[in-house]
Amino acid sequence: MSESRRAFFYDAAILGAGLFGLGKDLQARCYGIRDESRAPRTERGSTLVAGGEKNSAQPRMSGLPVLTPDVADLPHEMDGGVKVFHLVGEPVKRKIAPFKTIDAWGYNGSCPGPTIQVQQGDRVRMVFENRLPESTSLHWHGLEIPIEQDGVPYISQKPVAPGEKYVYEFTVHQEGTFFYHAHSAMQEMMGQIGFFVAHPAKDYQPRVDHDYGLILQEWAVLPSNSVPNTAAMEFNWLTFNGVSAPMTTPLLARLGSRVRLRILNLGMDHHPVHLHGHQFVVTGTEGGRAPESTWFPMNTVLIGVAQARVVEFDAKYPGNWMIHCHLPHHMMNSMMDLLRDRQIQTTDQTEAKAMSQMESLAKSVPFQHVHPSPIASNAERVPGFPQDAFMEMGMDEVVEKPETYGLPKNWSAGMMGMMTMVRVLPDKEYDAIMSKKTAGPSAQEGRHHE
Ligand SMILES: [Cu+2]
Repeated sequence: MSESRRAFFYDAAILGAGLFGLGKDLQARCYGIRDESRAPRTERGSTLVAGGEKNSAQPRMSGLPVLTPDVADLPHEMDGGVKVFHLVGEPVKRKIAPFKTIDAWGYNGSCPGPTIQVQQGDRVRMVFENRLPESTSLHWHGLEIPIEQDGVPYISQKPVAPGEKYVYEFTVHQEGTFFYHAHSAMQEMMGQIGFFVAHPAKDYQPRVDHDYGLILQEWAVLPSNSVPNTAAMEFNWLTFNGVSAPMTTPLLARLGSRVRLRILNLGMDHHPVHLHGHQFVVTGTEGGRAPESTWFPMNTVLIGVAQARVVEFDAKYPGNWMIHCHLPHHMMNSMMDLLRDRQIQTTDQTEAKAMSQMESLAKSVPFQHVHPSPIASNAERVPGFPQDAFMEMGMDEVVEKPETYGLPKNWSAGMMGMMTMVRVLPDKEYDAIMSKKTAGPSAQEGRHHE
């Protein structure tokens, strides 16, 4: 590599208008995550919902509430014995990476939509309002409810026209990890999905200390576009709960605790999700709890389209353990849309082309980032170079939040695409992060913290 090219990459690394912190909205969502690890049966406190509104205390539920990092819970109110939720389908601007915001569709200002949590046996009413520019409906995936509540346009109901409301009401007799989504293929690929978790009347055994939910999505964004191309078959942005690594919020686990992960996929691909350093068992599917006799150890679980897999493991080994889709192209974002007209020419065949290509990418990333790993002095003479060189973009400060506290320098350079980490932390480190979270914006807003 020539000096000029080195200098260019250095310049690219420091290019930009300076460092930006996380958006206020995202911070609120991140800080909205509660620490229930030591308080498995607490009353639920006020919950930040998308848009920063607050919700008053929610009734007691058995088991832990699920935490869906980067996605807020949907609050409800009681009408007699009925839990009433208000869900609004609408366009949503979603920052999926620090330098990439897409025009998705979602619910209540969030994509994926806010997480709904109910108790097995609950009577629930879903007041749905359509603020999309076209008709839609809401399907309750996996729930055994009357056909009139099934949410399929023309088959079980009239489509909900723009500006209209539609009320769904049913009793949840099941327990498990379900979801809601528009029953229209393109709308699904625009992001119209959210968790619907039914907590069991009788606690699952063994009890867990942490319960996390992740929704897997993929997006095809063409050059100079912010609207996902829902007709595409190739995807360039891969997200957990609406954000790509390193913007995903690490999942915290106290050393020695038991962890549950609920992983849900609604996209065009199946995702083999792999956890480092631990073995887990599949304890449930999109159909509910699986009997213990079916559990066997594994560390990669295939989450097919429209499936949920619930896994549990003992967090025995301290460290920052990756959890990610293992499809190689899902362990990165191609970012080809940021290359604009140069996206066809993805080869660093000549220095001039490479410079120009990298320049267009670097200019579209408005903050400092670093390419930390060294390359060989004769790298350019080796057929195939570069592969992963220059792909790593360290941006620790940009994605900083309490959950990233104490990670090694340049950790963010190793995080791309459909990826997050389970941080198994000894008491001291775990408690340090929790106190940072308590001191965050949510505390300033007077948020109750368990
Ligand atoms: Cu994948």
